[in-house]
Amino acid sequence: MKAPKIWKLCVIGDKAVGKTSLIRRFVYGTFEPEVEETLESRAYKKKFGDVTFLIWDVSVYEQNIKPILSGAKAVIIVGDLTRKETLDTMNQISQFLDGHKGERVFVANKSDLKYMAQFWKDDLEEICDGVAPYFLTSAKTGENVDDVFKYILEDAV
Ligand SMILES: Nc1nc2c(ncn2[C@@H]2O[C@H](COP(=O)(O)OP(=O)(O)OP(=O)(O)O)[C@@H](O)[C@H]2O)c(=O)[nH]1
Ligand SMILES: [Mg+2]
Repeated sequence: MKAPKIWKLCVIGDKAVGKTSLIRRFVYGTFEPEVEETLESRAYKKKFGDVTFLIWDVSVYEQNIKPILSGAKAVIIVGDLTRKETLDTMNQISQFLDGHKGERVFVANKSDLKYMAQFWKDDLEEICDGVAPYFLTSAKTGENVDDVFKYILEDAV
C-alpha cells in the first residue's frame, strides 16, 4: 500500500480578507455572509486528487507563526481587493517569508466586489515579482477558488 501524501498548506493574510471563507468554500463548498473572526489558528482536512491537504487557517492573533508555517508545502497569502492596505500586508508577509522553502501563492479575494476594487492585477504582478502566481478569487461565488488548490497540487514542487 502506498503511504498517503499529506501536504500542509497555510492561509495567511490581514484581518477579514476572507481566509476562513476561502477554506470553507474549498472544503465544504459553502459561503456564509457572517463568519466569526478566527481567534485561534486551526486546520481543515481535504482530499484533493491523490493528496490530502491539511489547510491551516492562520489567526491574525497568532503570536508565533513560525511553527505554523514550518513544513508547509505552500503558503497562500490572501488580500481583500476592496482594501488597499491588505495588499501592503501581503507584501510584508511575502518579505517575511523570504527564505521559507515552500511555494508561495497570492490570492486577491472578494472579486465579486470588483466594482469596489482598490487594487488590481498590475499591483499584484508587482508583489509577485514574476516568481509566484496570483489569483483573483471570490469565496462568495466560488470563482477561481479551486484553481488555487489545483495550482498547488499540479505545480508545487
Ligand atoms: N463579498 C464577499 N465577501 C466575502 C468574501 N470572502 C469573505 N467575505 C466576507 O468577509 C468577511 C470576513 O470573512 P472571513 O472569512 O471571516 O475572513 P478572515 O480573513 O477569516 O477573517 P479573520 O479570521 O477575522 O481574520 C465575512 O463577512 C465574509 O462573509 C468574498 O469573496 N466576497
Ligand atoms: Mg478567519
